[in-house]
Amino acid sequence: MRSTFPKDFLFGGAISACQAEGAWNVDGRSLTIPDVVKKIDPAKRKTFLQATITKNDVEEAKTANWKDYPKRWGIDFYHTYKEDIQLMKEMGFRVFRFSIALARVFPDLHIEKPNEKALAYYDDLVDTIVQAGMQPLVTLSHFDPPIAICEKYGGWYHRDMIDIFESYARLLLDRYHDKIKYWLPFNEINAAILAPFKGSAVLNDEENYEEKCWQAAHNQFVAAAKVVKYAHDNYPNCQMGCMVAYCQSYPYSCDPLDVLANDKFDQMTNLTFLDVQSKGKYPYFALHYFKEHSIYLPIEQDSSILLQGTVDWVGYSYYQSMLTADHTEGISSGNGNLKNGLVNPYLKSTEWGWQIDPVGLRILTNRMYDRYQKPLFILENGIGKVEQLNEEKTVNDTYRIDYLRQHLKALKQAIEDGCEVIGYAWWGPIDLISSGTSEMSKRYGFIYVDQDDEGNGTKERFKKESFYAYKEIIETNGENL
Ligand code: P53
Repeated sequence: MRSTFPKDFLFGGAISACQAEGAWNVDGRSLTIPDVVKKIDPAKRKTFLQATITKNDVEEAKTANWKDYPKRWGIDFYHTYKEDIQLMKEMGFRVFRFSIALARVFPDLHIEKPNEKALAYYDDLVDTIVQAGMQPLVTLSHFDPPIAICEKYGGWYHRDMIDIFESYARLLLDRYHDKIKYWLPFNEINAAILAPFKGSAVLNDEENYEEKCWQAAHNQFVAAAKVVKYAHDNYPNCQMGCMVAYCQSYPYSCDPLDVLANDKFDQMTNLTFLDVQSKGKYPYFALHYFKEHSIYLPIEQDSSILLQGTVDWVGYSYYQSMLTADHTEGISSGNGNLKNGLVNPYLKSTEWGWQIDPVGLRILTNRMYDRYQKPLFILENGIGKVEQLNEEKTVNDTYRIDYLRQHLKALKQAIEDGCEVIGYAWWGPIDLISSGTSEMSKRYGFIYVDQDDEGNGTKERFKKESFYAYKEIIETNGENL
């Protein structure tokens, strides 16, 4: 018998509050880290993935022109969500991943006083998703820490953040447990090391930077474990997950030294984060790394909560793969390719230098299932492109249709290999602001948003060719890829 996607496989898409909502100063929301990140110069697309953010940048942004900060305006999803979700419904989405903004719910981090206007907004958003027949999958923290975290606590390395986050998550679990089944405490939790200002609010000019980054990661592990435990104790229907930005990497060559360097890269960039959250303890190699680098973490003290708060499913984003070498001198650099900018001659890359590798998704999915033996969720996958509407008011985005089909084929093969996969969420089913570059012109959508990098345009939504392709894929449950 031909195996296939499970009947109830969750095809859908994912967005985040800070890249879509806009309305940065509406209904009592406070300023966040992404609100102080400017758009990069397009000439630097391939050489520059992450901005660095310092205390100075934060100060400057407070009085600068808000129009210079694209994530403040997003795609105005705060006001257009009803129409936008209708479009997702039209494509037949079975899951819609979105995030709730702490800066709306507890603008000043005063946990006694939730912001009722924000809760009313999310009440209606959740109802709209449910009424459209989709499973909501909620991320509680998606790269949008309030600036108040930096100003009051320095960043997530302060232990008080654990209690604040736990109160926030409990409030939302109490309110939405019967409507939302899939919960993710932190988006790409390994950003705590890859781009610490993003998820854990550690600014680049902090002293003892590396140690603080790991302390912040540790506090997020503890906070997530507490939230998972609370949900398991009170709302057993809720399925709790974890997630990394999977930096899928191959050895640059068959030189055993390259293989070793690649293993070590994988351990400290990806595996440590998933191990702690799904096995409930730090792997031996992480403990060794901390010792070698004189990084102190209260691991003993927190060991029982980590063990009690292990997740039900394991998630990851997957966009590309990269190469790791033991020594990089004389090797040509592909840039944009996260940490290891080495060119893989077998792969093509996007305008941002991300190397496209569908087979890598099959390899990775097998490795993840073997290691964790838990259901897997592809939480993000997609391709960013510069695009314009043509005369027919659409975009003939065959490259996106190809990317989608090839990755779904690879995923289907992984399922045929025997992996258990719950769902697949396309990143940015509607064009939104890029996380890494703050450009509007890095478009991922099946839906085009008429808005440029400066925020000019009608904001009208148009269906691209890929809209119909994905609709057909979902309708046929991925039979014809
Ligand atoms: P953009 C880096 C590498 C892989 C995934 O990214 C990443 C990042 C951080 O930029 O983040 C996820 O918009 C993230 C989304 C983001 C998406 O990838 O830089 O969870 O918020 O938009 C794509 O092209």
